[in-house]
Formats: sequence, structure tokens, C-alpha cells
Amino acid sequence: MSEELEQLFQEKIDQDIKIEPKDWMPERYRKTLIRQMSQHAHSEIVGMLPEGNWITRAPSLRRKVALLAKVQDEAGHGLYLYSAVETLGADREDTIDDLHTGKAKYSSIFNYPTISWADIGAIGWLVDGAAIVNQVALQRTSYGPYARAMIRICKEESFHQRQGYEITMTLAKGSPEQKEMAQEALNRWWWPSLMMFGPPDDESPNTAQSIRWRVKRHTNDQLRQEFIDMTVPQAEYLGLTIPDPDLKWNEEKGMYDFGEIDWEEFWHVVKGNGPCNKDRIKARKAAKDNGEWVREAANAHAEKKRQQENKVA
Ligand code: FAQ
Repeated sequence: MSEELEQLFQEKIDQDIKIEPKDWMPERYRKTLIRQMSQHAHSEIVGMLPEGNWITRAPSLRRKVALLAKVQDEAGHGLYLYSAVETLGADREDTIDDLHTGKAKYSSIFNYPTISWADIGAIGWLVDGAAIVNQVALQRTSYGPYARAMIRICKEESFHQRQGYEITMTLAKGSPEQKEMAQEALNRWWWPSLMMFGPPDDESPNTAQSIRWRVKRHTNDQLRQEFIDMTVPQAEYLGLTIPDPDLKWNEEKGMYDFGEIDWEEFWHVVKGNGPCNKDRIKARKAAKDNGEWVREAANAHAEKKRQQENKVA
């Protein structure tokens, strides 16, 4: 029976028919989605912290308004995604607890510090740029609520990428000191941005099955290559240098060859030992503790309403 159901399920996937919350799905598919989508949600929420650090120090009102809007968008993305995770039967509180206890991962990129204003440009340009490459593919993921959330999210991410590129462009075309700031930020963010796509395909335990289920439409290495090919000309336009001496256009393949990624650094960060991991989790836990009174008040209000309704009934 279950084999038959699984076969029908795979046939639907192969025909690109979306899987919806009430449809039958293999338990492993549900678990994979909960894992990936909740990690994605956590990344959006933790991702607010590095940029939030610069809201009070944005160099002009215009920059501040755009940055505020962007950080608020990330909160919204997290909320869409937590809601989408709930459609799989996961409890939101448990999901968030998993982040706080270190059981659930979030994107490695958000464990690096934002030490200059140019980092805000680099995050928008590179980090949102990488996120878009990954998420445009996820608009066609097989699970309906995830695919639909991605469509909305991608629209906002493209504004984020442009605001980051524009900040970097202003610096790159500014004074020699400003150009130096932009270059220095690129030097620090380039390699961690490439790591966002995950381990190489031959070391990625989840990719093969996720591709069969069309949860992932492209592999980690394919998306990483797409990002590099898209971003190198953007850096050239800015007059900035990608910090990779092995980066070279490969005429035969029609793509860039690039240098070795430091996977040891990646796993070090993923395992909780990056420059900011501890601060990020501390900030998220504090946000939850500080919001306790709001949840209590909201629950008390809901309870009172329920009691009143019961009385009337
Ligand atoms: N960081 O077998 P795979 C954003 C883990 S964008 C940490 O290849 P999979 C927007 C992986 O979970 C960033 N851990 O795994 C924004 C797995 O561990 P597990 C978020 C990583 O799932 C911009 C293990 O390594 N985007 O937030 C990373 O098939 C600016 C083995 O890896 C998404 O989450 C990593 N970089 O492929 C916000 C996109 N990479 O779970 C604010 C959705 C891998 O088995 C400001 N997710 N790991 O214990 C995906 O597309 C996939 O989950 C991948 C990983 C591609 C990230």
C-alpha cells in the first residue's frame, strides 16, 4: 500500500504537480521539508541581526529608510516560512526552540560581523544576490506552500540586491578611501557568500534525494557556479577585484573557473564556532524572553474572549 502511494507521489512530482499540505506524502519528504524550510526561516530571522547593527548608523535618511524596510522584509520572509512549516504539522514553538538549542541550523553567512558601512552594501549585493539565485530555483520546488512563499520573497529580494549594489557602487565610484572600503568588504564577504550554497555536491548528503523529489531543482555546485558567473561582471563594472587569484573565464565550458573554497572554515562556522554564532543565538533568545509579556497578554486576551463567547453560548 505504502509502496503504491509512494509511486503515485513520485509520479505527481515527475509531472510537476505541486504537493499540497493535505496530500499524502512520504514521512521522509515531510521531514526534509521541515528541516530545509525551518532552517530557511531561521536564516531570515537571524539574518536581520548583522544588518540591524547598522540601522542607527546609516549615513543618510534615505539609506536608513531603505535598510529599515529591508530588515523588516526579512522578518516577513521568516514569518511566511514559519507559517509554511506549520502546514507540515510542525509546531512553531518547537521549531524556534530547535534554533535556540542549536539543534537546527541557519545559514553560515550570518555568523560574520558587519564592521563597516560597506558591509551593508556587500550583504545586499552578494548575500541577497546568492539568496536570489537559490530562491528563484525554489519558486519551482515541489511543495506548494514553499513555492508560493518563494515567489513573494524573490520579489523583495531583488530590491534588496539592488539597494546593496547601489551602496557598493556609490562607494566604488567615490573617494579612494570609499573605494577601499568597498573592496575590503568584498574581500571579506566573497568566500562566505560562495559557502551559502552548501557543501560540494559529492559531499552533500541531502542533494540527490531532494533533487529526485524536486525539493531542490538544482544542485549546490550548479547554483554556486550560476552565482559566480552572474557576479564577476558586476564586480568588473564596479572596478572591484574578486579576491580569488584562480578566477578565470573558461572559454570551452562557457563559465568561470574558481579557486578552492575553504570547507574547513565552512564546517567550523556551521558547527557553531564562527565569529558571531554565540552572539546571534544570544540575541534571538533575548528577543524571545523580552517578548514574553506580549505573548502572555495576547493569550490572556484570547482566553478572555473564549470565556465570553462560552457564556453567550
Ligand atoms: N549554512 O546536504 P546539504 C537568506 C547544512 S538566504 C549552514 O547540501 P541541503 C536571505 C545543511 O543544512 C539564506 N548550514 O543540505 C537573507 C545540511 O545539514 P542538516 C538561507 C548549511 O539542505 C539575505 C548539511 O549542511 N537560504 O536568508 C549550509 O540539501 C540577507 C549538508 O548540506 C536557504 O536556507 C549553510 N550555508 O542544501 C536574509 C535556502 N549549507 O540539515 C537576510 C533554502 C548546507 O542535514 C539578509 N535552503 N548546510 O543537518 C537550501 O536551498 C538548502 O537547504 C541548502 C543546503 C542549499 C542551503
